[in-house]
Amino acid sequence: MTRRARDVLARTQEGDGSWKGDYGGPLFLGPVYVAALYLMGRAPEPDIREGMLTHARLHQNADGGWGLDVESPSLVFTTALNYVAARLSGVPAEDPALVRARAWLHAQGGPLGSGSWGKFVLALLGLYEYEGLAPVPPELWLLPRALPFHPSRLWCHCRMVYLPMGWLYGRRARAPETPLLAELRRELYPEPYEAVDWKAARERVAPSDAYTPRTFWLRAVNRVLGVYERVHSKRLRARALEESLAQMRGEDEATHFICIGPINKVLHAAVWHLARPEGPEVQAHLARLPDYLQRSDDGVKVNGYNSSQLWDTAFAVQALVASGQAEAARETLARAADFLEAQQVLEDSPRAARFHRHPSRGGWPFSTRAHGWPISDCTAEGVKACLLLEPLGLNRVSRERLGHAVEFILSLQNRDGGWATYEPQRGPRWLERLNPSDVFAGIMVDTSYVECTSACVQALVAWRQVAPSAAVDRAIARGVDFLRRTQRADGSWEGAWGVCFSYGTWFGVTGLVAAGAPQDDPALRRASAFLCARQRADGAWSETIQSCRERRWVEGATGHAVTTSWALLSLVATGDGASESARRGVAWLRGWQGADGRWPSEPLAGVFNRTCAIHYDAYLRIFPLWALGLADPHGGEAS
Ligand code: LAN
Repeated sequence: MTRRARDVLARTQEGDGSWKGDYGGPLFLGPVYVAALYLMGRAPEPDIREGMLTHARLHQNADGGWGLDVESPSLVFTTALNYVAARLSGVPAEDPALVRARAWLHAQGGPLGSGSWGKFVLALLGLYEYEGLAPVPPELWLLPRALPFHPSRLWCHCRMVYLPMGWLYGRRARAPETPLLAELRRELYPEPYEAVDWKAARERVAPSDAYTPRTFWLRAVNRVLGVYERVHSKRLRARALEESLAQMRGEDEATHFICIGPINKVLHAAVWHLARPEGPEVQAHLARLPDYLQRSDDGVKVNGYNSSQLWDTAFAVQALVASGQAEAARETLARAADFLEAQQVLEDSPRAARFHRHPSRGGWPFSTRAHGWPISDCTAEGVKACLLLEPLGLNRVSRERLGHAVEFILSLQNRDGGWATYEPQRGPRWLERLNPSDVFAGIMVDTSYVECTSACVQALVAWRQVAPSAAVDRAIARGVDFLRRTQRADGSWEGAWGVCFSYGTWFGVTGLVAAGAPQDDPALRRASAFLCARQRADGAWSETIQSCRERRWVEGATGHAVTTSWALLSLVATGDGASESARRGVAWLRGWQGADGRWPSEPLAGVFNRTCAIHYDAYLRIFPLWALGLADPHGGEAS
C-alpha cells in the first residue's frame, strides 16, 4: 500500500527529476491572458483557445457565473472576464452558456460591480472607461524610497502586478476598436453604455466581489489621487512611465521574461507591444508564454506560476525518505537530487538594488532557477531535502552552496522573529488598509507566516546538525518565539498558503518539535487536542477553502486525504502517532486509497490571499505517502 503509493510517485517523475503538474484553480488567469493577447492584436493558437473554452465551460457555476476559482461561488469580476474571453475566442452571444452568464451578470448590476482588477482589464479592452477606475498613478515609483508607501515596500506580487498596471493606466492604454468590442459593450451592461455614470462607478462593488471592504483610508487616498490625476504634469508622467518601463525591463531580465507570475507576465507583454511594437521584448515575451499553459483533463488553463516543480520535488524527497523505503526509491531520489542541484539560484539578480530586489544568491525558487525569485520556505525545503539525501550519498549540493542558502534564509528573518515569503517585511502593516483589490486579503505587505517560519526554523536546525559551529541559535530561538506567539487559543495555527488550520498546524507543530519542544510541551498538547477534536467519526479529517475565507474550520462533505495526512503528520510530531486517533486516521487513509495506489481527487488544498483556491497536483501523491510512512511505518511492508 505504501509501496504502491511510492511507485505512483516514482512513475510520475519527469525526466529532469522533478514533479511537474497542473497548478490551476484560479479562474481569472485565462481571461487576462486572452485579453492581453487581444490588445496585442493576437489570439491563442486554435487548440489552446478550444482548450481554454472547454475549461471555462466545465467550471461555469450552475447560476451562470464563474467563481474566483473552480470551487468558488460566482463573482462579477470572473464572470465578466470569462464572458469576454469566450466572446473574444469566437463564442457567439447566443450560446446558451453565455446567455446564462449574461443573465447572472445583469442581475448583479453588470461590470460596475466587479472587483477592481476586472474593471481594469475591461478598461484595457475599451469595455469600461478609465474614468471609472480608482487611479493607479505610475508617479508612485518616483517617490523617495524611504516613504512607507513607496511601491518597493509592497509584497512583491502586488507591486509587480501594479507596476505594469500603472504604466497602462498612465497611458490610458486601450485595445484598437473592433465591431466585436462594440457588441460587447452592449452585451455586458444592463444599461446603455453611454448612460453609465463612470465617476460613481468607481465606488461600486457588488457584494459577491467585496471580500476586503474598502476602508475610509482607501477611499480618501483614491479621492486625493483622483484630484492629482486631473492636474498631473505631463512631464512628470513621462518620467514616471519611463521609470516604470525601466523597472519592467529589470523584472524581465531577472526572470528571463518568465516574470514573477502569470498576471504581470501577460501585462508586460501588452506593455511592450505598446511601447515597442514588434520589438525584441515582445518576441521574448511571446516565446515564454507557453511556460504558463497547462493541458489537463479539464481543458487548457493558465497555471498560477510557471510551475511548482522545486516545491513538489523537495516535498517528494522528504516523503520518500520518510516512507522508509529510500533504498528502493534510490534512482528516483538521485534524479530528484539532480533537479534540486540544478535549480538553486547561484547569483543575485542583475542590478538588484536598482530594481528593489533582495539578494538572491543561494536561494531556491518555487518553480525553476530561470524564474529568478527565490523564496524563504522553498529555500528551507530545498536545504532540508538535500540534507536528508546526504546520508544516502545522494546530495549533490556542496557545503558551500548550502551555506549560501542558509545565509539567504538568515537574511530574510523579520524583526518579529518570523519569516515572510520573498523578502523581509518592507512595509508597515497599516498598508493593508489600502488594499484596493476587493477580492483578495493580505496582498499589500509581506508579513511573517507560520509556514515560512517553521520551514526556516527546521532548515536551520538541520543545518546546525551538520555545521555545529553555525551561528543560527538566536535565529532559531526567535523563530520559535514567533511560532509560539502565533498559536491560536484553540491550539491551532492558521495557514496562509494551504487549506487551512490543518496545514498551518502541521507547520506550527513541526517547527516547534524540530527546535526541541518536548512532547509534553503545552503548545503541542493544545495542538494535538485541537486536531483530535476535529477528527470525523470515520477517522478522517477534512477542511475546505471556506476555512480560509471564514477563518474557522469548515469541513467538506467527505474526508480529505491531504487534510488527513497533515493531521497525521502533526500527531506523529507531537508524539501522538500511536494514539487511537492516529490509528483511526491511518485506517481511513488506507481504506481511501485506490487499487492503483492513488487517492481519489478531492477539493483543492492550496490557497492564496485567503480567498483563492489553487491546485497542488502532487500533494495527493506526496502527503498520504509521507503520513503513512511516519504514522504506520510497518504498514508498507505488508504488501
Ligand atoms: C504562491 C506559490 C508558492 C507559495 C508557497 C511557497 C507555497 C508559500 O509557502 C509562500 C507563498 C507562495 C510563494 C505563493 C504566493 C502567492 C502566489 C504567488 C502563489 C500561491 C502562486 C500564485 C500566487 C499569485 C499571487 C497569483 C497571482 C495573483 C495575484 C493576487 C497577484
